[in-house]
Amino acid sequence: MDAERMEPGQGDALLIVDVQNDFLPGGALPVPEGDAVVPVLNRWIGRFTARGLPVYATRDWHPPDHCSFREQGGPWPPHCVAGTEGAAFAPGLKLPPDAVIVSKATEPDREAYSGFEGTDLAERLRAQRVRRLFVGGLATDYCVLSTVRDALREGFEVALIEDAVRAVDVQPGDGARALEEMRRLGARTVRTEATAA
Ligand code: VGL
Ligand code: ZN
Repeated sequence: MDAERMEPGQGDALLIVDVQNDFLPGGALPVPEGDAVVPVLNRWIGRFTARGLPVYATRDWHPPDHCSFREQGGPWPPHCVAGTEGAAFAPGLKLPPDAVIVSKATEPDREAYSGFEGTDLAERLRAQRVRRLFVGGLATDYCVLSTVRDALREGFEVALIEDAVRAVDVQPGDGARALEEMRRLGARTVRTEATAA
């Protein structure tokens, strides 16, 4: 196999998906071990900012009557209502001041798991000459999966940071199947341990 450049460099961006209070233990829609991604992502934030490379962060940013909420007939408890504490980024996440924040699923009647859906994320990445995305966050089987699918469809390369994601696992194995699908679609996977600080 070819030696691949898995070190962040020119043309790379870090894309952090939905690391918000409501997805952490104690939140409205807790992802098991969701808090474990925070220190791992902080290391990657450090690596990217040290190299002057861009950091993007998506956030689920729902109106109070969003269609994905049970009261509206959706599958989820109310979560990530725009402007609430639950929708805030995890307090331990060291986002740089110039991180690009992308809000999604902001319309009452439209679900958007992907950070590309109904946002200008692809345009902003292209404007910054980004070609490859290092991706981590929550949750593997929903917003990470959808975001990675769209990233690949939009022509970006993807390096999924395996130890920087966690799954909801509504059905046991959902997270593992999501990882398989992302690999099958062309995403590479990297682990933080294997890379220098
Ligand atoms: C998500 C369920 C509902 C996610 C968002 O960020 O993965 N999951 N809304
Ligand atoms: Zn949501």
